[in-house]
Amino acid sequence: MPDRRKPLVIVTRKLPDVIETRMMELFDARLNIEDRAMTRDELMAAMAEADVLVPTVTDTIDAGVIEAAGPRLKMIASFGTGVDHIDLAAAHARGIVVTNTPGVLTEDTADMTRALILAAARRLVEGERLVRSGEWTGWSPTSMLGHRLYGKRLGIIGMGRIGQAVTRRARGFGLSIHYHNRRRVHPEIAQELEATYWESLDQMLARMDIVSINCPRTPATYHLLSARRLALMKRDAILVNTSRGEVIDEAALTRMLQRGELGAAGLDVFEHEPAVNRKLLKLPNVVLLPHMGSATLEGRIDMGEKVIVNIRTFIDGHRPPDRVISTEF
Ligand code: 8YV
Repeated sequence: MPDRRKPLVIVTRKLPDVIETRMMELFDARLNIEDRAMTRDELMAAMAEADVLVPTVTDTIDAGVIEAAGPRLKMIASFGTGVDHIDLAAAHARGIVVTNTPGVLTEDTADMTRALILAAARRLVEGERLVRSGEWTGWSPTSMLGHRLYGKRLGIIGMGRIGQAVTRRARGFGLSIHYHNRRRVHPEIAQELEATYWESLDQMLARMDIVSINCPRTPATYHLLSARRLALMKRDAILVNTSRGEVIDEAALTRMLQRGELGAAGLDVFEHEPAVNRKLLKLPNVVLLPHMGSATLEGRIDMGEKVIVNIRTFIDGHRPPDRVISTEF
């Protein structure tokens, strides 16, 4: 990058004020104050012009969009941890450095996972809707029965930072923790987590009362919970997803919930976001949230600060701390 001018940094969505202000001070920043998601053409135009693009999960940066990158574009500093919306191979082939914002939304996402586990098991949203509807006729010994969490088994798919943060919280619920991961966690972490490792996802699924998805979306995890695997789960099991919708075959999950072949689900993410399977909307045994797992003001500011650090480090000629080489599970 030429060193005498500030780099043109194009930000695709509205970020917290404090982050935008700092970006304006540091860079030739082009902000999106209206927060209207960019069209594919607009993204391509931004790629053609910018030195650095700051996209979010709502921008699909596929090979075609990367093809539109101009000679100045050297970096995609994504605002978010997941990078499944970016074709990493195409970016790397063009010599474009990709960074993300890991670590700073771990605790918030784990909190939301815990909230969904509790909400789905104890029917929190159904109960709230009943009170608001004005149709609540009073307490009865058999009304609104959910399921006890204490003493149940939680199976975590993906024991990275977020999986581990979920584990620490879930122990407070009195859950025993099991996990499936591409490989076992480091022995020291395993000792602290007191979690049982399952090499076979199929075998783990069949034995869990609650399953939480905390792995990234990669080619290997697309429909990891396929119709076949969902059918292995206990009939009254609860499935929670705060990762990416594509990890579950949403149509198969919906069918099973409709037929009572699965107990309940807590979903913060969907396969075709923001579209949600219309049949899911009608089911009482699902808690549905609008991809808000990491939606705290503190988290968004931390993410923005990470983006800034990554850009500045790169501009200064160093390797940015959150460079993404590849994703794996
Ligand atoms: C972010 C997320 O809010 O970081 C991620 O991977 O899924 C979200 O929680 C979003 O990605 C921002 O781009």
